[in-house]
Amino acid sequence: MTKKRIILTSALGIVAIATLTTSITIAWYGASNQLGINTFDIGIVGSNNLKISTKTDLDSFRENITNQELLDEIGKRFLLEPVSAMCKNTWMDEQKDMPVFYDCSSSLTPSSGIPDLKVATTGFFSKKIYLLSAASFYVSLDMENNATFLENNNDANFSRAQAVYADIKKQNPETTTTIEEIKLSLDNLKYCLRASFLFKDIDGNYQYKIIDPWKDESDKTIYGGLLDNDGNGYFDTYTDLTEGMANKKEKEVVYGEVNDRSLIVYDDPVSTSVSSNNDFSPSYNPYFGNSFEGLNKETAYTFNEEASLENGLEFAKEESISFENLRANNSLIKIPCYKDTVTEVVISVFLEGWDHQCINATMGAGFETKFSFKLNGGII
Ligand SMILES: [Ca+2]
Ligand SMILES: [Ca+2]
Repeated sequence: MTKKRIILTSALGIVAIATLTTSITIAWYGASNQLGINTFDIGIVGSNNLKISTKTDLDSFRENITNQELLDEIGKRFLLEPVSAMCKNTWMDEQKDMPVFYDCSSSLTPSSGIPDLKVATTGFFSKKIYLLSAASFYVSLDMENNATFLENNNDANFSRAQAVYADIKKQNPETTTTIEEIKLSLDNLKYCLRASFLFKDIDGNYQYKIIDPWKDESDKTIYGGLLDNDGNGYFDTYTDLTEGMANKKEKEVVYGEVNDRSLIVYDDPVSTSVSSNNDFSPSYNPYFGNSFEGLNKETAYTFNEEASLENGLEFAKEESISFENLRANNSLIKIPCYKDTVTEVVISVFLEGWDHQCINATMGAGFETKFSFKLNGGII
C-alpha cells in the first residue's frame, strides 16, 4: 500500500522584471525589484487518493489547481525582496497559522541600539494549500521529482544579463565585465532562495521547515551582523545617549537576532577627529553593491565580534534542510493527512536576506520551482 506513489506537483515559474533606479543602492534590496509570476500549476499525478485545493470546501478539491486560480488570488505581479525567517519562535509560540517574515532593511536605529525590525507584508510568496486524502497517510517531498525545485530560470537570467551589460557599457564604455560574468552572478539567486512548509504534526503541533536546497555543510546562515543599509560605504551606526547628550557615543549597529545586547563589546574609536571621515563616497554600483560590506567609521565605537562572542553574545542561526539532508531522510518533512480530513499546508518561497549570497548581483534574476510530494507511509 505504501509503495503506491501519489505525486503532487507545483510549478512556479517566475520571471523577474527589474526596474532599477540609481537612487537605490543596497542589498536587502527592497523596493526596486519587481517579479512577476507567469506560470504556477499544482496538480496530482497517478492517483485519485489525494486531492488538492486552495479552498477548504470539500467540493472544490480536484486533481489540479489551475494556473488561473492561483494567479487570481496572488495577483499577476508581486514583489520578491529580501526578508528573513529570523525570530520564528515569536510567531510559533503564538501558534500563528502563517509564517511571519521580517525586514531588516531600515538604517534608522534609535538610541537604544535595538535595530528597527519590521514585519514584512510584501516581498514573499506564502499561500495556504489544502490536501484531502482518501486514506490516512503521511505526505513528504518526493526527492526523485524535484528537478526544478528552486532552480534558475536560464532564459530570464540571460536576458537580464544582456540588459545589465548594456546599461553598464553605456555608463562605462571601457568596462571589462562580460555578459557571462553577469549571468553567473545572477545565477547565485538560487543560493539565497528558500522554500518553507508550515503544517501540523501528528501531535497537532505546528512544524515549520525551511529548505535551503543548495547549501553545503559549511554554509551557515547567521541571522545578524553589521550592515551598510544606507549604502554610504560604512557600517551603519547609531547614537548612544545612555550617558547623556554631552557624552553621546556613535556606535555600530549590531543588526539581527541576538541573545542579549548587553553582551556586545565595542572597541574605542580609532580617531576622535570628525574631519574627513564622512566624506567617503563609495563608487556607486547598483548591480554589484551589497550591504554586508562596509568600512568601520574611524570616529565610531566599532563592534568587536570576537570579544563579544567570548563574552557570551550569540547570534541566532538559520535551521534549514538541504536537498542532501532530504535525500538521506525524506521524513524530515512528514505531513500527516487523515482520511477525508482537510489538511492545511502553508507553502512559502522567499529570499533570505541574511544569506550572504543575497546581494545586488542577484537582483532581477529569475527562477522556477516545482514541488513534488509523495505518500510516505500510512498513519497507523
Ligand atoms: Ca546561500
Ligand atoms: Ca552605512
